[in-house]
Amino acid sequence: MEDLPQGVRFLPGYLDPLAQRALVEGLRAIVAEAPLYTPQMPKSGKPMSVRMTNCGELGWVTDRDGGYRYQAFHPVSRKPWPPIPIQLLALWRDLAGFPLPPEACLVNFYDGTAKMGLHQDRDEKTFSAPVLSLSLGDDCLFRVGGTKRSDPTVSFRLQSGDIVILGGESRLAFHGVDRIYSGSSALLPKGGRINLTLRRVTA
Ligand code: MD3
Ligand code: FE
Repeated sequence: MEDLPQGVRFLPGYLDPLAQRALVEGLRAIVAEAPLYTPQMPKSGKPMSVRMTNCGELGWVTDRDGGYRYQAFHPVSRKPWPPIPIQLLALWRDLAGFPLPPEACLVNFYDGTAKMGLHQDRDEKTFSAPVLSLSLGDDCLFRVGGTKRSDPTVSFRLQSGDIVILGGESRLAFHGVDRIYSGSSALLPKGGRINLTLRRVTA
């Protein structure tokens, strides 16, 4: 952890198992209201391996024709996203060091074969707020580098209950998920990994 990029805060085991279970219960209600869908890469329309949904005023979506963007409604049902659970708002208030609440909470679901390629999060209109990420379920191998794709990267394992806060220099760092360790957690009865990212979208 000594060699994490500037601005990355890693809080391993921040949420105890009881708090993790409460969040999973909240997520069941969110997914019932706003089902996971399979996002498409811009232009190619190639499906991503991660399934997604959102809660909050705005949600991050992507499809062939519209590309990466934030919008206020589910791309399939066209209904507004459900609200962000109060526990997540409290985490942001306690940890983000930013005076305004998050507008978006992206919910990523990884099965045992899903990955996320190295990318930057730059679809927001402001980068002054950090991104707060929370992992639930199976462990993953996470990779983070610098602000250039060619910068060296460091890899570490993220476990259920871990929080990562990407602020300052690291807000525009390249990052990705290289693999999921199936069966490493019993939190989700059918296995898999959930990552929640809380974000500010507007300035
Ligand atoms: C580093 N999700 O949704 S979260 C994403 O585990 C995303 O699902 C990954 O990358 C996941 O965009 C990683 C940790 C994370 C989130 C945002 C970052 C790391 C970041 C922004 C800048 C640098
Ligand atoms: Fe990202």
